[in-house]
Amino acid sequence: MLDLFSEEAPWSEPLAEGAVILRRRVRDEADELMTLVEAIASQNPFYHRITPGGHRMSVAMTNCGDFGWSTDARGYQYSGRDSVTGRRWPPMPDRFRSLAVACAQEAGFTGFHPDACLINRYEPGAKLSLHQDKDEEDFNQPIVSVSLGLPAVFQFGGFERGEATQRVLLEHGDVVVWGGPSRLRYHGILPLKPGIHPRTGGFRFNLTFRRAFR
Ligand code: MD3
Ligand code: FE
Repeated sequence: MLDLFSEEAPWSEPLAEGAVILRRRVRDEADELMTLVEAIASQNPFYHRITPGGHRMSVAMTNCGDFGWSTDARGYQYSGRDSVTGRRWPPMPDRFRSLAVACAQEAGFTGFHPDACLINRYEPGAKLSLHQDKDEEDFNQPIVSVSLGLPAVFQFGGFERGEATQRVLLEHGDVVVWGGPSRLRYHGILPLKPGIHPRTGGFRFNLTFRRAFR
């Protein structure tokens, strides 16, 4: 029997065509994922980048993998080296890669091979304004997002900035897969509310696994 009230994690919730939340999908491995995030940050620290418009981002970022996403005076781009340090990004841990591939598969996307993992760190008040992710070459490849630590209100809309938006709470251990027609939806994160999480303290972390280049 389909038991809608089962407490067993994970469970999936469709969000829109091509988009699905795998609730608490990584709950049991979240501590280990955070340890890997800490190891990456010890090699390549979180950094508040300055947008081409001259604004300091409230979200601090780092990356792992062959390519990393960043922004600076020149624009928004994926590159093989961190423009702040001039060094290559730390490698993507096998644990990260296999998890992202498995989650994509569970959402119906086969053949996902991430070459980039952007790691966002939110402190109280940090937000990400409505935007589209379109710096990747192939929009047929999904994006897999993993949320760790403090909860945040995620906002997603349509294909133009002015369209109505929906809100959904993303909590520790939640995974969202964005593909198909949802891949180009506008989305953002509302200002983080202060709190203390047993594993991440006063922060929220979000990992996004991407295929930057064909
Ligand atoms: C919908 N990150 O890094 S994750 C980003 O929580 C980003 O840090 C947010 O938006 C965060 O670009 C949201 C959920 C997400 C990620 C990528 C998407 C939703 C998406 C790409 C297309 C559509
Ligand atoms: Fe995004």
